[in-house]
Amino acid sequence: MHKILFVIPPYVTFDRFVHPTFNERVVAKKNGFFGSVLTDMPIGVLSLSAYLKKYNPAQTQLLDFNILLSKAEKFEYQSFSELFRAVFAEKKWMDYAPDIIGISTLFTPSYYSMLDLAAVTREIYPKALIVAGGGVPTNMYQEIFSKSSCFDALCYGEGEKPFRELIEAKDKTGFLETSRSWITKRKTEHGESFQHDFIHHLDEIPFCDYGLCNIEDYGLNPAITAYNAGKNEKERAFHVMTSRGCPFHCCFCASHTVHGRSMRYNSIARIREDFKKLRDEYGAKTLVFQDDHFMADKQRVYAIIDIVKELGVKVVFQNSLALYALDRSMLEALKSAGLDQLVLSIESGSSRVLKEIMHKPFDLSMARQVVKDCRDLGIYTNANILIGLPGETKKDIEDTREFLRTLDANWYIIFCATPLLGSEMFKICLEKGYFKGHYMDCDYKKAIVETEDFTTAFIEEKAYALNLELNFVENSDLRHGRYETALKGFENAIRAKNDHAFGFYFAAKCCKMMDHTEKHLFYKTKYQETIEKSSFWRNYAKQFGLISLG
Ligand code: B12
Ligand code: SF4
Repeated sequence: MHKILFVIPPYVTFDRFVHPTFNERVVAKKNGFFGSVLTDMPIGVLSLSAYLKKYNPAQTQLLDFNILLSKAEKFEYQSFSELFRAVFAEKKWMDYAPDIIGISTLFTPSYYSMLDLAAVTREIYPKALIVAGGGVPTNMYQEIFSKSSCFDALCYGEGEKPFRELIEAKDKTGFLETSRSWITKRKTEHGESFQHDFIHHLDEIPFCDYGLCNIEDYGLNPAITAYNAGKNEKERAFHVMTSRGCPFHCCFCASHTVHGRSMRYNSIARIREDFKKLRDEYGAKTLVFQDDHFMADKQRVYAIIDIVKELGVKVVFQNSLALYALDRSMLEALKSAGLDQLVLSIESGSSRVLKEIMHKPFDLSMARQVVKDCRDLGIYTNANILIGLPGETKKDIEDTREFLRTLDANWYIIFCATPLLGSEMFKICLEKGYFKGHYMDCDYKKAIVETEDFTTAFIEEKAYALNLELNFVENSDLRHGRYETALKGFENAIRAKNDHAFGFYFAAKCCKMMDHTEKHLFYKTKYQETIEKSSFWRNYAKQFGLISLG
């Protein structure tokens, strides 16, 4: 029987974990502040494990380094490689002695850790087969094989069928060299091309192997707790995916390189069965949908809403829902299923950028209507915005600013455009020589695209200034006198950044309006102390004309 160990590398680079930048969320450990690490359940691996076990007697285990980093009370390693070595030397893993190691790498910042993991596991388990899959191997196999000789093969796109065939093959090396969905060093050197091997009806994959996850550990996830879910037993959250694929061509997206552009679904009967099992056997109270295009078939969405209502579980859509499909009746249905927050990928406030550069399937009037309806219905909205795309001008960014100032979303998340390998934007940046710095360094906070129209410094500065203006100075809840909601947003910002002067200033303002005298005084003092200490905040306070607090 095969013993498979799935390994998830940290989603952040070592440098960003130990030295988070000024605009990143941090967590306090006993020996200082570190970058905050997301810990969503890795559905790809849970699906692979379930599928492999359906056809073969295999043992599987999961080692997710994001969980280790997030749980650690202190962190004293000099590199992630040192951490990997220490963890693999633990008795638990030595005793397990896997014969196949499957590294799952979805995010570019995990690239170097993936190479280190292969090197460490190759040394510790010299006979094991070491393979990797996910968006990074699918798109970066040439770089990977040029840097590492520790991988036996990399999976091209979705892995259920290729991995099953691999464990069933008697001559594994021979199989890897002939399968079109496995990438080897030899094939790469010969310029061979690769092919997806999709499962068309998702019901063929059994119920995800959630048993691989220690549920309590995943409940600490900052991505979920930001939605007020998963923090405690009462909110116990599970990640689910009911479809794969997305037919759209957003210029910054790389999802199609793994999942393709045609929609594939689980049946409604199967969705009911899985959700019921999660609720009854695993104690799920919240379901976090990870579908790329959940709104692809509206009738199906209404049927899923009915199931969720029938089961009495809360829903979270972390990935945003297609705006064009969020008409009033859809929003009402979602609200009736207990939805109280939505991520809206508005992406830009310039119609030109949305249409000509991003190829988004909606326009600004739809975005405005959705935000308005959400407000009416009491659904809190987080709007995602990207600036700094190739072809975008300073005037477009100003148009975005003007539009967003008049939009009433509750909160805005402003990202620096990041060219992902496999996306159209990546190709444009490469062809036109727009990369300033290495594309591996991109993570939405640091700008690396520089064009005839703007510098990276301009985009980073603009993104932060927009964040301060839209979320604090022009905060829509504050404008509408919804002080309690506004205060929650400001306090969230303070939790993410404990010297957030704008957070203190505007929290103090809210408290004053609500006659919370003690809290008002507390935040006012914190603001004054921060401003005295920090020239960073003093400059921004001056730029936005923050007058002294009464
Ligand atoms: C859910 C999700 C998240 C979750 C976490 C996912 C997780 N823990 O698994 C959260 C919310 C944390 C997240 C965050 C972000 N995400 Co995200 N996310 C997704 C999303 C929508 C779904 C992932 C998923 O569950 N897929 C479903 C499963 C079934 O597929 P899978 O995981 O890819 O696994 C399959 C194959 O890859 C393969 N496979 C995977 N592992 C292995 C291992 C082996 C051994 C083998 C053989 C095969 C194999 O087989 C699996 C089964 O078919 C994807 C898009 C997508 N559809 O994939 C984007 C995606 C992965 N995210 C993306 C991005 C950009 C981000 C953010 C940077 C966004 C942001 N602006 O903040 C952040 C930051 C992440 C970080 N570094 O900290 C990009 C990644 C691009 C990149 N190169 O970095 C993607 C591809 C979306 C896109 N627009 O292009 N994300
Ligand atoms: S960003 Fe979302 S809507 Fe656009 S192509 Fe990617 S998955 Fe589809």
